[in-house]
Amino acid sequence: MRTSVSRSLLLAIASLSGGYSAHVSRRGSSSASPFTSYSPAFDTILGTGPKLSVVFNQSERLFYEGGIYHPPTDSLFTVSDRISISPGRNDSAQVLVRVANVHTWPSYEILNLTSISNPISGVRYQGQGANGTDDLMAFVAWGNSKNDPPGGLYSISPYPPYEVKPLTTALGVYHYNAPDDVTVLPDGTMYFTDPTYGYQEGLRPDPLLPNQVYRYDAATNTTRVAVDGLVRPNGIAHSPDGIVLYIGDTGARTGDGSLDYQGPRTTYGFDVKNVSSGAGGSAGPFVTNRRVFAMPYDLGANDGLKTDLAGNVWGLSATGVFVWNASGDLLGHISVPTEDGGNIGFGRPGELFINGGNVLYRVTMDDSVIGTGVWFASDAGAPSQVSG
Ligand SMILES: *[C@@H]1O[C@H](CO)[C@@H](O)[C@H](O)[C@H]1NC(C)=O
Ligand SMILES: *[C@@H]1O[C@H](CO)[C@@H](O)[C@H](O)[C@H]1NC(C)=O
Ligand SMILES: *[C@@H]1O[C@H](CO)[C@@H](O)[C@H](O)[C@H]1NC(C)=O
Ligand SMILES: *[C@@H]1O[C@H](CO)[C@@H](O)[C@H](O)[C@H]1NC(C)=O
Ligand SMILES: *[C@@H]1O[C@H](CO)[C@@H](O)[C@H](O)[C@H]1NC(C)=O
Ligand SMILES: *[C@@H]1O[C@H](CO)[C@@H](O)[C@H](O)[C@H]1NC(C)=O
Ligand SMILES: *[C@H]1O[C@@H](CO)[C@H](O)[C@@H](O)[C@@H]1NC(C)=O
Repeated sequence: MRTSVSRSLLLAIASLSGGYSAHVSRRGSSSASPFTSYSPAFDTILGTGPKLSVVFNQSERLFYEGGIYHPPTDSLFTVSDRISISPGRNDSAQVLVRVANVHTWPSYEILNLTSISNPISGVRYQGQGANGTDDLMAFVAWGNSKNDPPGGLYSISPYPPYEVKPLTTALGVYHYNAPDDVTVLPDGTMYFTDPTYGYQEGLRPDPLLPNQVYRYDAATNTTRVAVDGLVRPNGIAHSPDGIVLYIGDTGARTGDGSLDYQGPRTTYGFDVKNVSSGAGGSAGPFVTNRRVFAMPYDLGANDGLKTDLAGNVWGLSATGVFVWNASGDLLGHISVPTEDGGNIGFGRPGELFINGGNVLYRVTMDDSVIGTGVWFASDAGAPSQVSG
């Protein structure tokens, strides 16, 4: 999501975040610590020397969305806020930024890909790539006002020249609103959210579809509506086994810069499962059993969502990252100024990247924390917890 937020909202968020001191604060003393623990489980996650550090702090907002770590090349793909993409052109766009040599001598380059417009978020997946590799990223893109190139779901190669291929760019004859986030289940099916923020920010044509969540199945090249009834479906993630889908509804962010206190800021859990076909067999999978999973204790909502291999759910909100276990208990909070959201991504074991706009943050914690979907079993150095 990318929405302008009023100054008063930011101030409200800032004053609210001061309230955490009332809760159990890690190691009691230092109020400057960005880590707040609500459970011994979070102390285990943090390990003995958790650290929040700055990878980059630039004058442009280059680290706004995305956050896809690519272990084989030690690179991280982020997405900028709207920036001027070339001196001669009077337009601005969200562009892909590749951070190279993440763990040695980080540098970044702006990837000026012209066959995708306003990319916003993605994840790694295994699928058929350009040159025989099965190492790809699924990326959602808002598209632009002329829908050329269109909004939708794309695959992007993590290797130069970063070949871009559309997977689905319309539901039948209807263009998508402004696809915002995607997750790829273990069976290869891709679920993506499609709120109307891009239209409200003047980047997209009139919306022709409800605020929905879609499933794209590469095996059959088909797309269907998977979830409706949400106000602004935004962040999306799944449990490591692919049985639970998490969707953050940021409906309280109306899209015009205001906050509707009565609007949803909730992350919902769903089951992804087969039902009876009515003919003695089973049909599906369908996304069923919507339930309240959690709501951040701030004025934000889960714009960015990820899970780890232990099933914990990590959600970026207005004041930083909230961590819940799979039962919806809040385990901890990492305080980072994110203004109005963005996204997060796990890296190497015990590592999480947080997009803070101008600043790219890195959290280092216990090595047992491993992000879902970050590693393939075939990657050199893949953690033993990642099975084929
Ligand atoms: C980033 O740089 C700006 C300008 O120098 C500074 O004000 C700000 O505190 C820095 N942020 C972080 C997180 O280091
Ligand atoms: C980006 O691509 C456009 C269109 O091909 C080109 O005009 C522009 O110079 C490129 N910008 C950069 C920074 O490479
Ligand atoms: C450049 O874009 C801005 C914002 O959309 C617009 O107000 C302005 O008129 C444009 N300038 C030119 C020379 O096209
Ligand atoms: C093809 O894939 C390999 C990795 O398997 C990569 O090193 C290479 O750059 C890729 N080439 C192209 C053109 O995508
Ligand atoms: C997938 O379906 C879309 C829309 O129906 C079509 O435009 C596209 O060519 C198909 N792709 C493949 C690889 O068959
Ligand atoms: C779910 O149903 C589909 C048929 O729609 C079937 O192919 C698949 O094997 C079923 N999966 C399970 C786990 O029963
Ligand atoms: C969250 O998970 C459930 C189920 O495993 C446990 O029973 C809870 O104790 C746990 N909550 C916390 C705060 O750790």
